[in-house]
Amino acid sequence: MSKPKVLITRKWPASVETKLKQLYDVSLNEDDLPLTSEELKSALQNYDAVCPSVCDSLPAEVLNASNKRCKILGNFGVGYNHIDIAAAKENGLVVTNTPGVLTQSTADIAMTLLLMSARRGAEGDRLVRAGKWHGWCPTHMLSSDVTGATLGLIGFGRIAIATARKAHHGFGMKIVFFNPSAPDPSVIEELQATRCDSVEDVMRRADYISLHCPGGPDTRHLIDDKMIRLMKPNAHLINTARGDVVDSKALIDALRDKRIAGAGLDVYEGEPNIDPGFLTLENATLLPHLGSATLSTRNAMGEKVLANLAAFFEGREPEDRVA
Ligand code: 8YV
Repeated sequence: MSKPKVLITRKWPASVETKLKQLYDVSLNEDDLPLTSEELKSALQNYDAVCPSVCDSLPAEVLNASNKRCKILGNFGVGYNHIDIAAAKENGLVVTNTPGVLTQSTADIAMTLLLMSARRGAEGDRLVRAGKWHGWCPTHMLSSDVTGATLGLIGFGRIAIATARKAHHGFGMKIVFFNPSAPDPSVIEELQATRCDSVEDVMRRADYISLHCPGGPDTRHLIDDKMIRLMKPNAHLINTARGDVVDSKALIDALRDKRIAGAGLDVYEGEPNIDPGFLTLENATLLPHLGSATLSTRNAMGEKVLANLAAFFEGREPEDRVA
């Protein structure tokens, strides 16, 4: 029997690509250039499996391509808001993701941003490199404490809980959160966490707000001007979730007017074409979507995709099926 034809849309870690070559008739993306919509449509017509990433937009218009050969989208990543799930289902496509394996690395990046924003890390680094540091003085670059402050989480899934654990056990932070459904009571007890009734409540109470909800139409601009105006003047906003959860213009205005102390961002609306308004703000810490970017995590994400593809092609239910 011939091997299934598999397309990997971007360059993956070498060890995973080696396994893919052994198992499948695989097309890799050596140049690592993102595919166009036309190339994605043609991929759906010519491959049994397509394995996209966050940068591959798969709206209904692409998924409705005629004469499709593709039966499964093995997404390399936990978030799948770049895929129109309803259209995937209508087209009989199975969709899988990679939950669990990037929890700790993404929570680490949330804490990195929180600490950098709180302690003005990126600003200090820029100052030193620019030769503008003229020596220690008692009132230079004063910032905010992290230890003992209140961390507010919007969403309380795997990554939020991992972030809360690092913050609470490592930095003695108090935890408040909003989540539509009730989490495991043992987690609440472990973290002595307070469940708030609304996002607004978290925005008012927290010194650091970290976003952990999924992206997509339901959460688009959840954090808008009105929400940002509820934040304390010394508060910081951290986003490792999805860029479009935050109204960039409203956040830029708040940072420029110093209505909040800072923001730490790993994801952006329309990334990588980020709003240039962010670039001149000293109180914005900007990372290039590094949440899951450790070698071991990216290997583990690839292994998850491999396991999901193997299950599918062997006629079993893939463990991480989302459609
Ligand atoms: C991934 C992420 O690197 O998994 C996710 O949802 O946001 C990232 O950390 C990216 O999605 C890869 O597709």
